Amino acid sequence: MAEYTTYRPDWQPEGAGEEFACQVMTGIDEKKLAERAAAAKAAPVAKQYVRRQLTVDDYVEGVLKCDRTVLARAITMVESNAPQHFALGQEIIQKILPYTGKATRVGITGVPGAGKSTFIEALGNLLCDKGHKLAVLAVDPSSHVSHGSILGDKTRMETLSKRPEAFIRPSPSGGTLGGVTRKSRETMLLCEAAGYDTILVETVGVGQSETTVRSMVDFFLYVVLTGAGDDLQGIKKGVMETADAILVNKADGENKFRASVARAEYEQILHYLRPATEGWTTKAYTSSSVTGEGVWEIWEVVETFMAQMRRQGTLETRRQQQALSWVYQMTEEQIRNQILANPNVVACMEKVRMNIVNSTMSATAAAQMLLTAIEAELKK
Ligand SMILES: Nc1nc2c(ncn2[C@@H]2O[C@H](COP(=O)(O)OP(=O)(O)OP(=O)(O)O)[C@@H](O)[C@H]2O)c(=O)[nH]1
Ligand SMILES: [Mg+2]
Repeated sequence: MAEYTTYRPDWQPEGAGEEFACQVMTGIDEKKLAERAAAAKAAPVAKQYVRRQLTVDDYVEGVLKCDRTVLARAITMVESNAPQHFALGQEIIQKILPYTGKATRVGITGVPGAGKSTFIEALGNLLCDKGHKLAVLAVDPSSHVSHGSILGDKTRMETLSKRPEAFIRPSPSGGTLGGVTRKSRETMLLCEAAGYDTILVETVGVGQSETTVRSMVDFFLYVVLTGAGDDLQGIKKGVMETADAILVNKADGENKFRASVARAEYEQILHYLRPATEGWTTKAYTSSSVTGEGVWEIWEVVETFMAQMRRQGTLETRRQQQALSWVYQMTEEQIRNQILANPNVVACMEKVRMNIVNSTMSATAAAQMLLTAIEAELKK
């Protein structure tokens, strides 16, 4: 115990009480200090868990062996926006490319709350029971706006997420639509190389995300809810024309009858629409993830579709077209970004804006002015 000397300062006011006192602490005991230092030196150093940096070959080997930790890290690498990660991620993709393309790629879309995740949980468990290896990915370019969905999916796919045969990966967060597309596509390739034979991609049916997912899958399932005839009109014709099957979900309890009515109505509409895949007739089905009724039947439709596509050679053609248009899309985005970052083009855009706002130039002349400025920059 330290010993203190107490004294009263000489500047204390007249009549001050006990509170006006100072304490002088004893100095540091040199001997004790030396003892403590020696004890610290002798103590075992706590083991340091430093994550080992993996080489490209480590990643490739780990992914091909389906080491889930390495797979998850490889995905993180392709999802990273850091330039050094990007380069490494691309090297990994290049090396695993020969091992990709063997899976059945299915996209699942529908309005929020349509029951996509619950359907995936029901179907996914059946697929795992039958010996499939399943990867579930989510694509949601707006996830930085609506934070909750990832958490929701994790709880909704509770049993599936615990199964060793299933790998669930939430949507890459934020970024441009082009960025999200690249990340999702490359994640899909990594999962295929890891031996997952079925890839289910969930996307919320709003905005452009369904176009994105349609362009990376073989089969596209559109999940809808029951409703009166009026509700059907709210569904965009364009979206229906991208679907290979329409699933009227939640066909259970009181909803069962309405679901079968809705299914018939969808069938009628489909009659007048162009099918999404040449040689394939898009049909409507009902199912319930609660009772399990109709869930496996949907998978049988997917299998029939895949067999037919393979027979006709359309699967190969579709995948080639998808890969090519992806290349063009990425190139276009890069060109656009580079042009829009050029200071001279930016200055010209401002001039154009002023001319348009002040009605001193026609739209055609303004566009021409902008093109001339871009051409001049490209020639430099
Ligand atoms: N009765 C019934 N309810 C269902 C069925 N499928 C899903 N639900 C319920 O519908 C709600 C939404 O289901 P989700 O699977 O989360 O829907 P989602 O389409 O994935 O939704 P988001 O990911 O938010 O777009 C949940 O409360 C589910 O329990 C079904 O087949 N029958
Ligand atoms: Mg969901």
